Amino acid sequence: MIVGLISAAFLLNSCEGLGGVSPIFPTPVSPNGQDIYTLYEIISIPAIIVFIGVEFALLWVVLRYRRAKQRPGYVPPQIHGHTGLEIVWTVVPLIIVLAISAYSFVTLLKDFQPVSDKNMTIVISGHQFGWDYAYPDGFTVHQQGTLASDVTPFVVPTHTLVRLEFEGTDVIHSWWVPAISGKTDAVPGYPNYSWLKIDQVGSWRGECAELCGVGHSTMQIIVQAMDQPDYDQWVKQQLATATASPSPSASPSASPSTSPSP
Ligand SMILES: [Cu+2]
Repeated sequence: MIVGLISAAFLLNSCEGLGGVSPIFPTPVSPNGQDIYTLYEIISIPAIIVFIGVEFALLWVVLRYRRAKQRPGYVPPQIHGHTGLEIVWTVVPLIIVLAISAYSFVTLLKDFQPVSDKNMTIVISGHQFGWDYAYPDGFTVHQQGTLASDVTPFVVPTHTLVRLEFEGTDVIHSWWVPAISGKTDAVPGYPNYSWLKIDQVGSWRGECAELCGVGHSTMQIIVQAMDQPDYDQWVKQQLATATASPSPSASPSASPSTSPSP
């Protein structure tokens, strides 16, 4: 059964063209995504080995010492209250859990901080329901929530350390692109930080990872990395669109203010 589950996981993962939310991690494309992937492996692989070891030991004891194999009235050796054993099976798991938490803490501190040696900062704002990406050049990409596959991409240049600042305008959302970074909460009134640095051209899929209301499932994310010349061209286009229409927001709430009242 385990083999079936694992092969199903691999199969599902390979179907995901953009490396989206999958049972196992997609190939990381940003160093912090790589750190989280490594953390996941370092914790999971020993945990799987321990799990399989315990299951086999259990099976062995059940088969080897089953009642039918013993003489009538047999009572196994009693170890209840054995001080040495009690200490060992308390201290060893404690050390393992402390090591896991220390290592996780160090990794997460490194990946969720406002990096200072950044090349640019983009403010990502979550709302019910969609994402806004405010660029340093003075324009904002509005991505309304949708269930369709043609999601407005969040475009970044390659080979660039981008500081990401997260905010929420109504409730808590969580920006999550598994190939790039861990889940980062977009909280009203409290900025959170992460970063990305992608060295290859491509697109990667993500989702809002915090149940934020009825439109939660529409809060898809696509991060698209472009080489610098293509990115500069894209920025020019965005700036041209922003100046062509003074109110680039297509939200219906913006229209009543521009139309004269009867
Ligand atoms: Cu959300």
